[in-house]
Amino acid sequence: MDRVNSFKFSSSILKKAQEFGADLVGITSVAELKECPSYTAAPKIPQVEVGQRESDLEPGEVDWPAGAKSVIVIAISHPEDEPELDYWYGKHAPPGNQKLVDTVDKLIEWINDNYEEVEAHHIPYHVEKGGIFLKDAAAMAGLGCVGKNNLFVSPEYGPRVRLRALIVDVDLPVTGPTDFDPCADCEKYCLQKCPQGSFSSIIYEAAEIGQEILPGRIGNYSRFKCNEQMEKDIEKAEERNEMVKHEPSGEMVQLLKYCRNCELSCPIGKE
Ligand code: B12
Repeated sequence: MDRVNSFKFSSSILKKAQEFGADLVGITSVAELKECPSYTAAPKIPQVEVGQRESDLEPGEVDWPAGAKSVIVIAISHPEDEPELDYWYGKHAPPGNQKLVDTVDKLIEWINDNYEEVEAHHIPYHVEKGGIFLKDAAAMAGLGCVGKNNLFVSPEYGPRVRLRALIVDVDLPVTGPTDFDPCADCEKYCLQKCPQGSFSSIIYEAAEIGQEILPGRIGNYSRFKCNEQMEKDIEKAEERNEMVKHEPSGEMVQLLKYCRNCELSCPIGKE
C-alpha cells in the first residue's frame, strides 16, 4: 500500500483532469513506458533538428524525475473547424498548447493542495528537454493507438488531438492499453495525402532498428520529409505575411499554419 490510497487518488485525478479541460485522460506506468517502441527506436533513428536546443540527453533518453512511477497523460481535441488552436502566433506557441499547459498546471496545483505527500511534475514537450514520448504514453494509457499515419489515434477524435503529461511518484492503477485499431481495414487516406510523400517508402528495417514496431508502424514514415514540409510552411507564412493581433500579449504577429494533412484526412472520430 502506498502512502496514498491509489484507487481513490487515480479516480479523483481522472475526474479532475476532465474538469480542468482535458478531453481524454489516462494513466500508464513509467516502468512500462520505458520499454515502449519510441524509447528503444529513438537512439537508432537519426534525429531532425527541430529548433533543437543544447542538451546533454541522448536521443530517447528521458530525464525521469526522482521516484517517477506513473504518467498521467491528457489529450485536448483539435477539431478541423477550430484550426486556430494549432496556429503559431509569431513566436507564441499555439493556443491549443496553452490549453494543455494550463490543464496540467491546474492538475498539479490540485495535487499539491490535496495530496501534499505526492510529488507531481509537469513534463516538458521537447524530448531533448526531458520530455517523454507522448504518443506511446497515450497508447499505453488506453486512450487509443498509434496509427499508420504515425499519429496517436483516439476513437473519439481520431488523430486530431494534442498531448501532454505529468508524472507522479505513486504507483497508480493503469488504464490501458486497448486493442483499438481502426487502421487495420482502412483505405489509408492519410498516407496518400502527405504533400512530401513522407510515407512513400520503407526507410527503417526491423533488423536494423532491432524491433518490429517502427515509425509509421512498418518503418515508412520519414521525419525528414515531414520536417521539410514544416520548413516550407514557415516560408509560406513569410510570403503570406498574414499579420494578426495575438491575445493576450496584444502584439501584432505573423500567423504560421503547419501542415496537418495526415490528421485531417483521417476518417476516425468524424461523424
Ligand atoms: C519531434 C517531433 C516531431 C518531428 C519529428 C516527428 C517524428 N515522429 O519523429 C517533426 C517536426 C517532423 C514532427 C512532425 C509532426 N508532428 Co510532432 N512531435 C515531435 C515530438 C516532440 C517527439 C516525437 C518523436 O521524436 N518520436 C520518436 C520517434 C523515434 O518515433 P516516431 O516517429 O514517433 O515512431 C514511433 C511511434 O510510431 C511508435 N509506435 C508505433 N506503433 C506503436 C504502437 C504502440 C502500442 C506504441 C506504444 C508505440 C508505437 O514506434 C515508433 C518507433 O519505432 C512529439 C511530442 C512528444 N514529446 O512526444 C510531437 C508530436 C508527436 N507531434 C505532433 C504533431 C501533431 C505533428 C504534426 C502533425 C505537425 C503539426 N502540424 O503539429 C507532424 C506529424 C508527423 C507524423 N505523422 O508523425 C503531436 C501528435 C499528436 C497525435 N495525435 O499523435 C505530438 C505528440 C505533439 C503534441 N503536442 O501532441 N513532430
